[in-house]
Amino acid sequence: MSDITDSRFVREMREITSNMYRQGWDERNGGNISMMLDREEVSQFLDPDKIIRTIDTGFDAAPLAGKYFIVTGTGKYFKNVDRDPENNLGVLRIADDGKSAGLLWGYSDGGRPTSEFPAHMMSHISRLSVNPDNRVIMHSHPTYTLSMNFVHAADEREFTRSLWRMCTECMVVFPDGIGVLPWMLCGTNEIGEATAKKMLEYRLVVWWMHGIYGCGATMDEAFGLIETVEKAAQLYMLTAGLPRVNEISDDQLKEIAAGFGLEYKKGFLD
Ligand code: 2HA
Ligand code: ZN
Repeated sequence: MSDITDSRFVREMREITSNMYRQGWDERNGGNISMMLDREEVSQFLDPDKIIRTIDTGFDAAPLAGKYFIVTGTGKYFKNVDRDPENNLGVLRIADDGKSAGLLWGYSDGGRPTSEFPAHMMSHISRLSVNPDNRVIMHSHPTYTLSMNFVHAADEREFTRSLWRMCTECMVVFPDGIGVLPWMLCGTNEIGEATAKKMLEYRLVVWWMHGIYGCGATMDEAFGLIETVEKAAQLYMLTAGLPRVNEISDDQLKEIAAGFGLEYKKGFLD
């Protein structure tokens, strides 16, 4: 069997966590990522039925029974994933009753999946119901997006519009807008349920004064969504407090939508 540290999925986790750390978005143990894997791909590197340890989920993950995920570990630092993937990552299979997950590889010091495992798994359930190709859920603490949370109304329509107006590309990348959750205690099933509910409608969800969730079929897609929000938030913050003499107008945003044939979030421009 081939070495799992060379697999496509471990390599992608190593690369993206290093990149996100270098952006300054994932200080200490901040941020977490989960990616759904195919049994066939896992089988090239592991016996897909050999469970080395069972971990309680603490919620009902039955809609994901039998599905495989690679997930960052709780308390682990993104900056260390590349150097020691086997300690900082885990490959899990959700048990048939959804109450536990079998560990197939990783968390080698006895660790567990991210404290945001409920938000991740519940969000996978939501996104798969909207887009069967979804594979990735990504959480991060991007600096300017968070900065904006302290000076901008916590309103999904207004927050989305402010970001759309900062870069022409924003409307193209996230015409479906950004969901906003008010500040809530993290690491709980409650915030997981609230996030998953938003994820039925949005591919991006901001946890106000905490961070952001993005999703997609690939790591690039999830990262690209968050990266584009963060770029717009950076432009917003760099120009906040200065006189605004130019702005992309609602009519120009509608022109972008028409030009690219985009279905933008109903009611956000009208
Ligand atoms: O894993 O980011 O939301 C650390 C966090 C919690
Ligand atoms: Zn967080």
